[in-house]
Amino acid sequence: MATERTFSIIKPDATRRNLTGAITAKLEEAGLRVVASKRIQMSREQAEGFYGVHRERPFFNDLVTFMISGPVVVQVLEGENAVLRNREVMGATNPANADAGTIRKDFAESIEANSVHGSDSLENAKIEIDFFFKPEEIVG
Ligand code: RTP
Ligand code: MG
Repeated sequence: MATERTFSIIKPDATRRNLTGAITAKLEEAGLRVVASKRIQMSREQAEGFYGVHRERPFFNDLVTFMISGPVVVQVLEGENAVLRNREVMGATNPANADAGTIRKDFAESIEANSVHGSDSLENAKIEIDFFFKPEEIVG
């Protein structure tokens, strides 16, 4: 197994409900280490750029509006198989389908307001980390 880095966002529904610590604890319990973290307010342009792959999806505009509706916490997570491990602890996109004990099962409000984002591949993790962090902001 390889040590990987993945990218995570604690979404506005979660920061609004003061769940940053509870979610970070679940990530840490899953064996992931927070090696970079910052709380930011995304601009519309930034959110549209980040979610550019979803531009043609019917939920794109709603998603962007949601993601700029409040602060988010962007994080770089490091650990063995970090990309897959993070996807496992996040749970299914729709919390109604998420397994017990996952972040989305415990905290998400809906398929859109689903508390966390996590990179879906190592390749996208690198792109997403570079989108939000300078190398010197990441301390492993
Ligand atoms: P994420 O990218 O946030 O980690 O989530 P994901 O891979 O599980 O889901 P994805 O298909 O990439 O969708 C990105 C985000 O868009 C919102 N969404 N809304 N209204 C809808 O049907 C719908 N479907 C997806 C969610 O916030 C999802 O996380
Ligand atoms: Mg995704």
